[in-house]
Amino acid sequence: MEAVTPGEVSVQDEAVDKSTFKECNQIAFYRRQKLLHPGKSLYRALLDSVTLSDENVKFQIIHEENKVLLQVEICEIEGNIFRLKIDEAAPVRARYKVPDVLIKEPTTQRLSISQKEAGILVLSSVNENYKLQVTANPFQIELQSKGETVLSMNSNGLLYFEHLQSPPSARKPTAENKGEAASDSSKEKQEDLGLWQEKFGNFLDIKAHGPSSVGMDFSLHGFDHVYGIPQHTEALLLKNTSDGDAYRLYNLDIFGHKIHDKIGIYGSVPLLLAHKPNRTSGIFWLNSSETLVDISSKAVAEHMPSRSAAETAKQRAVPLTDVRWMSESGIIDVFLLMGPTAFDTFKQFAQLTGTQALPPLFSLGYHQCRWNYEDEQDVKTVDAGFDEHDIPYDVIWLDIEHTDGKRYFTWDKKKFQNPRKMQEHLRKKKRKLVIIVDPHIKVDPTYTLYSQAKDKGYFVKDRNGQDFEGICWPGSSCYLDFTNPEVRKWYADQFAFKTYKESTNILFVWNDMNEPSVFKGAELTMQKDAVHYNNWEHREVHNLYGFYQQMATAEGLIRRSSGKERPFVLTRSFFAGSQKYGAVWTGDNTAEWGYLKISIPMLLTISLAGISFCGADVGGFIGDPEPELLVRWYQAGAYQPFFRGHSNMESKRREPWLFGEKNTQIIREAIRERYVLLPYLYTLFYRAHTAAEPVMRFFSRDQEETCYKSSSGLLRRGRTVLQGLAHQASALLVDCDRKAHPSLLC
Ligand code: NBV
Repeated sequence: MEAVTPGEVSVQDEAVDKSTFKECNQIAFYRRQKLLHPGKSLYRALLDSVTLSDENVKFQIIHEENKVLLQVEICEIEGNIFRLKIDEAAPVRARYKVPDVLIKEPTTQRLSISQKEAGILVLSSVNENYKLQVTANPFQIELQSKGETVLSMNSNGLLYFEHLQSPPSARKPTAENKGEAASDSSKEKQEDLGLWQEKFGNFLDIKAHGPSSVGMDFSLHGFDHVYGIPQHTEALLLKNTSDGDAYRLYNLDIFGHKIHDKIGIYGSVPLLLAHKPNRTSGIFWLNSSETLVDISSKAVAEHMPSRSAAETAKQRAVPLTDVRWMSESGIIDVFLLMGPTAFDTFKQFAQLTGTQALPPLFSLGYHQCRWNYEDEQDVKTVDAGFDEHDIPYDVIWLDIEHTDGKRYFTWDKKKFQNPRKMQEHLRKKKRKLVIIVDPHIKVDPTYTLYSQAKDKGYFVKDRNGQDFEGICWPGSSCYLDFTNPEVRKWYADQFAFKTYKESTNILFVWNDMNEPSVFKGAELTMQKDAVHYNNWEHREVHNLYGFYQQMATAEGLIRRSSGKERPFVLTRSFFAGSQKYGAVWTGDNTAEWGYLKISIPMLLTISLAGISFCGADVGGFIGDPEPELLVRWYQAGAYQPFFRGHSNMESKRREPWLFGEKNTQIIREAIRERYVLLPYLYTLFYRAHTAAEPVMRFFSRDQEETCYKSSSGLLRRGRTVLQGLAHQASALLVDCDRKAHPSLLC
């Protein structure tokens, strides 16, 4: 199949066709988990099985009905972090445990047992500040800090663990499974629950290993503000979910996505932060399969002990937030970040998943992108336009049309006859070039990248063991299996100057479509029953695909400079830990006021989930912004960590000087202000890199004061500007409110 032109694909339709993507209640594991209602858990801890070592405390829990044993492991990690793992005690097959996201095996500290009697086990942290109280029946864990209960687990009885089974056809009838078979004998019911297969439209997902879903509830005591779990087009403060409207973490390419929607787009970080006066805590649910998160905040009555016998106990209402995590597969592996401050939780998350890579200075400047800058002449003209209009900029970008028929790592020989010369032209002005490299590879035996990868067996396989083929920009395409370390190494080598023809050291990389996006695929992504390295199904690793591509790309750029230069790689899809490899952007937004407004909470959410280097397409990718919107977007973008103007192929050209002298002047000022602030911004990135402090954040007055008192001239300048920004931002939001459709307001 020949290369696809934008008009040919349904993803180009202006409005999202809702039926392309699942609603929560069309997700089988969600429906199965929702059959379990809050109440007494059927799990009981077998406290006789407790063992204690330097690393952890282990014991088993049993499900009272199916009698399956689960192994629980609790450990304390240096720096106020606790880890809880739950896996099957004797699985018929190993379950997926997310590799490569933690920067190292965390350093544990020995917990001690301070009580073990009458169905209660109490564990104390090394410094005795924290206690974990395990109740045997029903199984629950409460985490206390100096007597204050901070969070409890399974207190609503929603611990859910589908143990792996052999397929029904392979099972010998036993008394137990005869009953099971009878209870779900009707084909209809089986299909409804999607245990061994699941249909969505014309797509059939065959579950070779059967149902494997896991889930658990957490109650956050005294908290009614929770944040995080990007990426959704939602407000900063997470909302209560109603049935069928959970926050979804499933990386998807949704062109023309709506705002205020809990469906997952592009990237996922399963980190939720809870904040109350004097305490911030985090829950990091390390699972890369499709995940849904239900949230419900309420006020509960708290008994206050009476001081005298005459005085009766009083009650006061305190907030409580219940968070229910549900994943399609894997194990329960959860980190409890105990803060106690917000900055402590950022550090704790970074201790596990790494800090923001320090960006090369140029990448903090302004980037000019468009789908597409057509040819070398176009690049030169746009580049010259910045000089003519006296607007600073550092990087020009080339989208997919620069390649020979969407064969990445190649050049369209007609439009780009001398790419090296073009780069030399940019280099003279100390400017850089970023080119796009998508993960799909055109099926074409004459394309070296394809034939090599095919010969080496480097593509993801379908359920029948053939290379998985999907349609993407080049037409029929195969998808590199970045979960395989050997593939990542080979891919990294493709960026070597001698291999990537006409590339120079001013060329950097943009990874797009890496959810992965598969036109005509189920939900426009890869079938969950596709098979990766080590025989893991795609369902296990889905949310990691983009993470791994960016990792390999960054490695390639580091290696091509023999480890001397910092890479710059922008990715659309991401996971926890992507901060180590570069920058992310929020994907295909629309040129409307509501999208400018939502970009701020979206970027703040990504930032507090550890990824500081983030931005949104300035101007809005889809459509044509009115000049005032474009100007305002530049003014906002100039203060956001990643600052790139970008537009769709069908949008009118919108280089900063095309909207009249007055608007050019305001945009020039905004971009210049960015450059004035570069040293400050670079310092903030240094803090993000070394101390895990998010670059984009809300400043409380106290923090601002401390910063001011202890600041150098540079920081003082930054503070003044930040104050200016606060005024500007509120003016801007008023503008967004005025312009946006009322129903789009946060
Ligand atoms: O490569 C073309 C575009 C790109 O410009 C945009 O930034 C990405 O988000 N890409 C998506 C694929 C096509 C979108 C319709």
